[in-house]
Amino acid sequence: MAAMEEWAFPARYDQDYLPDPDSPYWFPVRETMDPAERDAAVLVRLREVMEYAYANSGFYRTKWDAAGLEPADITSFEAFEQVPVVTKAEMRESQANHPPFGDYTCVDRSEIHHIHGTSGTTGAPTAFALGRRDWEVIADNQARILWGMGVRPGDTVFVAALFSLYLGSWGAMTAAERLRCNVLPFGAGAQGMTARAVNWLARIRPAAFYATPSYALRLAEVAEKEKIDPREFGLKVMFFSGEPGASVPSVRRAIEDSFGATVIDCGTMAEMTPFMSASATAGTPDGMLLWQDIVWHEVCDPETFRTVPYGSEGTPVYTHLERTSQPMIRLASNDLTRWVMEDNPCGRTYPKLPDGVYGRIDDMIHIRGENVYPTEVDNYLRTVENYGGEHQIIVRRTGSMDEMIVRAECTLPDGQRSEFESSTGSGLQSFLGVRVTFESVDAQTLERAEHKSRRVVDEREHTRR
Ligand code: 8LE
Repeated sequence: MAAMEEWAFPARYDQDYLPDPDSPYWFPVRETMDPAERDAAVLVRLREVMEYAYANSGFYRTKWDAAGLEPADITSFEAFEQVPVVTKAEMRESQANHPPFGDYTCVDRSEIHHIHGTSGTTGAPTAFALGRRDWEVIADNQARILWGMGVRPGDTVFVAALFSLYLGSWGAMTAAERLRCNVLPFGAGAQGMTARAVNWLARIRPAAFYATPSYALRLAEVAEKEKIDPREFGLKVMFFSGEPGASVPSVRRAIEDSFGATVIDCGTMAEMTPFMSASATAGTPDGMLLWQDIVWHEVCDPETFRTVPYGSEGTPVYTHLERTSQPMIRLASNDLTRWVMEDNPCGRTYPKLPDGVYGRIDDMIHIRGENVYPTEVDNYLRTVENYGGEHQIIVRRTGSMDEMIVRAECTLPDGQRSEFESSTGSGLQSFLGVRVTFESVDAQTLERAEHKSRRVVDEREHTRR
């Protein structure tokens, strides 16, 4: 077997490297090698990363000492699965006790290149400190993944996501720069910006586009109002992260139909940047492949944090293989997915999430013993004629019963909606398998997301939020 390309820790990539223009792969060996051989190399790497973290971070030293393990013990994946997971709460606590970046940060402040953070409006934000060298490695890794999506040097990449604390937009931008693309860092979120984005897209005609799926749909609505067909933008590839959508069948179809472009799902978590390590490719456009030589992805039982067999559902747990500033070692995502190992049409030998990441454990709605994912409501409503494109899910407690109310926009005038209401209500109910109270409201009356959609309003007292 040929050697894995530029496989070293700490990673340092040749910044002048570009693949053979005819190759679908950036690193043919790493991407198409026998997965068992790749896993063997990853296991050695996991030990190296743990040795590095043990030597440089009080957080990991304390955590692993308490668990009675040390990096040298990691001689098998079974042993690695005993490493306790890191939770977001622990990271917040570490940052409170060791401000501002926490004691899982392994580099000196002078080596930090960018500071990003969570943008949540409740609770203390977490700061992400990204080292200078990590930033370069991130750019290289994500350029490699963009190459896999079919983006090429010279292509224009339009970034239509928030440029502030949110890492998604910056990660897409640096990747495109490393790939020698031209980048239009348009951003999102300011007043009137969506209409301007429509005009810029029509004028520049970029090859690639990055945003959240919700925002792409919003953009399509605004384009329609501006009397511009989004197909005229001439987009080739649209890649999305930040929330479920690009792998929700009817949402995906709506984006493909509006823009006439290939839709690619990607993304893990900001902490895990290079977050595109879970990503579809041009040759395997559905679901997400797990690029196991960039980040080690496990799909685990949410109670035991042991991996579940291929074919099963679980929660992703992520480990950095190349980061040195804030390496995450078994970060628990709290998301839900299913993984499989099969032959991928693109020839990459990575495992796959065929349905993407379809929800967060915390966002799952429990109604009388049944679990409902908010994305299922989205998936259903987008197939309904005269649906106005936005909805809300209200979960309420009436007496001792939980009740779910779905309020959806309808394009028909008030007074002509009784058939829409009864058929959509009963259709939704049988699709979800739980009782639903269905209401309609006028089109364009519910708020559109400029970033990630928040459609669930949980009014029950005992809920976590
Ligand atoms: C389903 C990955 C990034 C930078 O786009 C992002 O949104 O990071 P952030 O803000 O740390 O949020 C991470 C969470 O967003 C994940 O835990 C997951 O719940 C959701 N998410 C991100 N990408 C996807 C996703 N959910 N599909 C995705 N492609």
